[in-house]
Amino acid sequence: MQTFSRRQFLTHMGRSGVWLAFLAACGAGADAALKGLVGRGLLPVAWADEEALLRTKPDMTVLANQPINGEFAPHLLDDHITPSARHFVRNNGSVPARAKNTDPQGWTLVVEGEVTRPLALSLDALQQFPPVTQQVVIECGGNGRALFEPQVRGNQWTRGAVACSQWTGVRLRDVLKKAGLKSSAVYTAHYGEDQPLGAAQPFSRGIPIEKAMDEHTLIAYQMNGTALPALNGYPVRLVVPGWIGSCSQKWLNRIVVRDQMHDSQKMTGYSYRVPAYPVEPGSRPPKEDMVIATAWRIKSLITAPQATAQFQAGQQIAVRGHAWAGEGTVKEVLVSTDFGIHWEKTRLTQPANTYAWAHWECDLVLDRKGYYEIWARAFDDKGNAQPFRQPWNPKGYLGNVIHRLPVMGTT
Ligand SMILES: Nc1nc2c(c(=O)[nH]1)N[C@H]1C(S)=C(S)[C@@H](COP(=O)(O)O)O[C@H]1N2
Ligand SMILES: [Mo]
Repeated sequence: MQTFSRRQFLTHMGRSGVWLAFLAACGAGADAALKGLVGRGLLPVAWADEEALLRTKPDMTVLANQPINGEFAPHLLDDHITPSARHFVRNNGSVPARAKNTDPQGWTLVVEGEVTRPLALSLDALQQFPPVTQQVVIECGGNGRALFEPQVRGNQWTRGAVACSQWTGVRLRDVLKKAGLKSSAVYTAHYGEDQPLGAAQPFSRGIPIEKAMDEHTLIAYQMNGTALPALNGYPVRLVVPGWIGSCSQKWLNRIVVRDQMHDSQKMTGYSYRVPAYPVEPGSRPPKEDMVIATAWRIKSLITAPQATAQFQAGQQIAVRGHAWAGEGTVKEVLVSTDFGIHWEKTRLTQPANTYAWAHWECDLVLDRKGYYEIWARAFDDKGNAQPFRQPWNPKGYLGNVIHRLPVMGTT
């Protein structure tokens, strides 16, 4: 097949219907340039069945369709265990056919690399390992990106790329032990069945072997008691608690144990990495000064009331939300309605288990009419608190500034 640059291709094919026939003729030879067209929304038909998946998340604020990315307004995340229909979606590529069709046939998980007994496990074989069920917060490393100034590129997540589901699966460490780690094993590399867009490498990230061997790191095959939703990784995904969501590979089908830090596209450069020191807003430090983003920082979310709700002066307002702290624990959540001059304690309920989120609540009253903001600020067990402002970084990762929720007082 003759190869075209993307531009030539566009000139040739224009926006006529001929291109679909052309695409079919290209078959497996369709290369990065064609995938690029899909990524830029120029090939709607190829994505039609993926768009149908959006109906499984009816309340989602869709930030991008191709690939699908979407979050939920904070008041929709009020449940202690996030309903599956409200778990955010962060996709770098297309949803695998297997996931769209809920088809486990032929799926295997390959474990290879620095192991003495490489494995290829069927779903049945995987489910022979002891099952573990735990609630775990998964939060995209870019959640809060929209709050950075100056604005950074990427999905403009506000606060809703976070969820706490109940995951059932097996311990990654049990599988790695079965494969037999060599002494040279230092890092994992994860691969999934999703196809990348354009010229990108397949989405692949990894974690240090110590985190992989942590008893809480799971290979999950159920979310909230049923098979994983197509958009959240069916049939199997990793759940790496406390760390940014990108570690939790979806549609997982291969783990390569490495003798060095994983060095894929998504592990290097500016991807999922932050400056090693505070940088001037808008500046781009050299790549060598970037370090891998790992654990999340102390953070909280106000899930009630809903933003811009109206309350009569003197009326009691039930205020509540969640708080979580990466690898730490939540110690306290304070709230303010006067822009941070006075702070009130909230009642804190500890999480169901390590790595689930904690819950907090209190009653507040607005004493006169006007514009108010409810501010929530969480503190962890290591003396960290949510900041009011934080150092900028080129990709807007790990944003954890306090949640400020506007409400109106009426007479
Ligand atoms: N195979 C694969 N795994 C993936 C991704 C992806 O694009 N492909 N996105 C990652 C990112 S960046 C995040 S934040 C989480 C999001 O999980 P969710 O879509 O189930 O909420 O999945 C991670 N796992
Ligand atoms: Mo992410």
